[in-house]
Amino acid sequence: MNLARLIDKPECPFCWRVRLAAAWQGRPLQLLWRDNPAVQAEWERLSPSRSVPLLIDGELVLNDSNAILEYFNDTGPALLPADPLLRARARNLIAYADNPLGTALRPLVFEKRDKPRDQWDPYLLAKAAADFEQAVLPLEALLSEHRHFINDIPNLADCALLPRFALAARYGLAIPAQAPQLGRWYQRLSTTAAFATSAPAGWSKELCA
Ligand SMILES: N[C@@H](CCC(=O)N[C@@H](CS)C(=O)NCC(=O)O)C(=O)O
Repeated sequence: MNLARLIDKPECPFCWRVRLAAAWQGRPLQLLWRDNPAVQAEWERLSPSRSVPLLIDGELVLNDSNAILEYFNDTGPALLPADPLLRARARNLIAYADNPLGTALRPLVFEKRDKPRDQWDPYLLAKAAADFEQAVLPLEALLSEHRHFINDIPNLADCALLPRFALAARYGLAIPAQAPQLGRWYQRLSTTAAFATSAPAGWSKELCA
């Protein structure tokens, strides 16, 4: 059987959640770097939205990270609980990872990634930090009863949230002290083999801490 292929961009949080889900499932994936000229023609042909991740599994082509996560859940070890209410909560958290969390982080990442340090806008950075904190704090209460979001096993909510926090740390935003359970969740999950396997190459624990 041919290996499923993922057209991928290492730092993209949408790609990372897919790599993380695959790692937690033990699902083999062939990763293809989107910027590789040998990959680009196929990506352009199969991705009308010109976005990553893009999964190709036999005749199936999926253009959206959440569709890929659901497909993985349906065809491998479960990454969503059986209870419909808990499944709905997990999906709600996946959306939360994008908005407000991703929305808060995006300007910070672009500012620091694309400009030299002496051109960083302090007001933009301060607003990103405040927006991040506002988005993070409501998550703290959700971890009071469980080791993971939703339940006690790694699930799709963890897959979507963990890369956001790793990117935040990478770009200088730590989990606030008022969210100690969240800090412990991050510490636990960012030291798993699945995290190490799925993190962009060259990311060390120190960079992500
Ligand atoms: N809703 C899409 C969003 C994917 C997305 O925004 N990907 C970004 C990278 S993080 C992208 O492909 N941007 C265009 C590019 O990098 O050329 C999903 O969940 O897969």
